[in-house]
Amino acid sequence: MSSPSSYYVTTPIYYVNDEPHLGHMYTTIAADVLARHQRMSGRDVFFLTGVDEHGQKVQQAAEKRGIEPIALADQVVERYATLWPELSISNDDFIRTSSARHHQAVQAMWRRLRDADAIYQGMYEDWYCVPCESYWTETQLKDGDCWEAKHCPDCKRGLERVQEASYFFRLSDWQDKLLEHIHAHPDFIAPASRRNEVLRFVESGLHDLSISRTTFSWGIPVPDDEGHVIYVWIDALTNYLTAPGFPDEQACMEHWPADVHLIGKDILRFHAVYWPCMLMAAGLPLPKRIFAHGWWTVEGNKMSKSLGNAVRPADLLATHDADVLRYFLLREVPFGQDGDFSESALTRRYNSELANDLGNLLNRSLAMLKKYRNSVLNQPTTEEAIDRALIADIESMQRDVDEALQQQAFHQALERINVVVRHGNRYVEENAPWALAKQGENARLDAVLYHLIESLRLICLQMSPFMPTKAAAMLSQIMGQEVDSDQLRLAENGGWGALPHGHACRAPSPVFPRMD
Ligand code: ME8
Repeated sequence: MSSPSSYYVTTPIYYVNDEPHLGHMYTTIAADVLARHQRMSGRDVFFLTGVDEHGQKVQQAAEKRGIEPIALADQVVERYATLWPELSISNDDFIRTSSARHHQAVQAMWRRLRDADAIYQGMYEDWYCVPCESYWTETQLKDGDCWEAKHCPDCKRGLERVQEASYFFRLSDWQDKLLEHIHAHPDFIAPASRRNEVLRFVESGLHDLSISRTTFSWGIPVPDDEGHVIYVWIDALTNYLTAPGFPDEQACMEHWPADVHLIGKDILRFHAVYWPCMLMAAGLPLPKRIFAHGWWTVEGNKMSKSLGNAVRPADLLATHDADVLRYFLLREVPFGQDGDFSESALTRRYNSELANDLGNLLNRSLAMLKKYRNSVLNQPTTEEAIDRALIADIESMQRDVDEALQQQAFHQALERINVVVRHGNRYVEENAPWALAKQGENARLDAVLYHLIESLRLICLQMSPFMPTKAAAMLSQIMGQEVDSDQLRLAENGGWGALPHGHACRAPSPVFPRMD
């Protein structure tokens, strides 16, 4: 089992039949913030993202373009490979399901399930949704009011009737065990609404799952029966084990079980039902948590290829700073709820929280330090209640941010930081350093300037997982030298009072200019 100091976070592996868009950015940015926060807290982080390359959809998309599936996959992988660094994504590994290591892991997983008698051969006849790659039983279609129209309960597109020889996974064996696990681990599935959704689904009865196909070839063959290709979801879900080293179990368990799988609500059933049952059948530990976030629309519209520019990362990054996008996506909508991306909402939030509040606090503090003390800090020789209140707020903010991020409550973490920023601006007004300077109250002026700059340093530290580049730009002004966000550690940098007497800051240079 993984050690308490390790932290393993994953994103879904994204299909290669679509271009990366805002939705993929969202989950990956969220995972990156968790990874950065935990690294800063001293944990040994393993952050995994990647691509899902197999399946009928990819095969069909490649055929349409007249190329091999692997050529299509290579093209889309290239897009992700350039996009993630532009968004400061700090993944430790990038998994491709077409890789040899994954091929080996999936076949080992299959053998393990087969040896545990969790797999049997039968005839498969059902309704299949090609775009969603999911199978639907008659009962499910009737429950979902889709029986008449024969359309997919999820995407509403037409279903195909399929009949073929297939291997099955004994999913039904695990219904009670899964319910027990969910009840015994209240934090296993989040948010609570999704947990209830899964409970209702499992309680309604689990049917054995068809896990092989003979109708297409772009996938991993079933061991010892090469006419069958392993069902894409078994293939895809196993990626979370491949990357840490499965089937080398000792290596794998250095990171596994995952601390959190971040996913969108669209793929909840696969992660919170099929995956845990597969793992139980294989005798492997379950992930500690699965968080299914909400769905973004753009300017009120569903995101689709036809929407073009609005959601294309390259266009978004041409007009917006990457860190500002990161901040906005995690601040605007409580993680778990649906949200709408609009230019006006982004501008409003940027101007009020980043330009007016945080940017202004940094600028005015450094400007006063320059004006009154030539940018050099003096250690305070006095401390008043108003100073102690600011320090206490900073220290409780550090704890609150950590707690919020343990729950993936990104918006709460950011709001808590913003509370301190507003406190800082109030502190400036209430202490009026300009009046202290005028009256020659030097000891008090030194104390006020010190409390401001030291608060800002600790605010920027907490902001750095969200906005690594902007935080580094702010911290460089405060520290008087270039700061690299990746090197920040709370154990060394997180305590109050680390700035020494005589420390020289830089002159202010705006990090968040107002947006029109
Ligand atoms: O489902 N809003 O891949 P995928 C928010 N390969 N998030 C969104 C979004 C939106 N409008 N659109 C996409 C697959 N996402 C499988 C996963 S995992 C073992 C296999 C994000 O390319 C969200 O994280 O369709 C969603 O779950 C994921 O992209 C789906 O990506």
